[in-house]
Amino acid sequence: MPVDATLPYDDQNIFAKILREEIPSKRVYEDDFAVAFHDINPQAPTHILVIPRGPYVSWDDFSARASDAEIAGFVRAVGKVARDNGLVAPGYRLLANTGVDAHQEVPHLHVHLFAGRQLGPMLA
Ligand code: D5M
Repeated sequence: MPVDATLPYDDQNIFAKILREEIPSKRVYEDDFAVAFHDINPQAPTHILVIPRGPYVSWDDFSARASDAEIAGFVRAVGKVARDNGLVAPGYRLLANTGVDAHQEVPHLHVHLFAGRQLGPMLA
């Protein structure tokens, strides 16, 4: 069920629970700003989700409200996850679904990192 990216943050969303380690995930990276874990329903051989530690509903919320330190830390974490997994030379794709039309399902910002196969041209 897609979510409205303008709603207030709900700290009972599934990624908030993953952050608090109330439910399990396959973590591949964490630092002060971000946590990364494998998507439960992978769409590519490598499908990792990177989320900020802070309570941000969406890319819109994050880009509007997060501090410069949080934004820098999060962006660096996404790049590091890709580098640490050897994905730069073969290549990877980033995606952040935002709101209903983009079919965002979890109301905590997450960047999808897809890699491990020829992903083909970008589809709208
Ligand atoms: O993508 C939401 C993504 O979140 C979707 O690819 C499945 C994934 N997901 C949902 N629950 C879990 C758990 N528990 N672990 C790992 N991955 C999960 P969206 O961009 O919101 O449509």
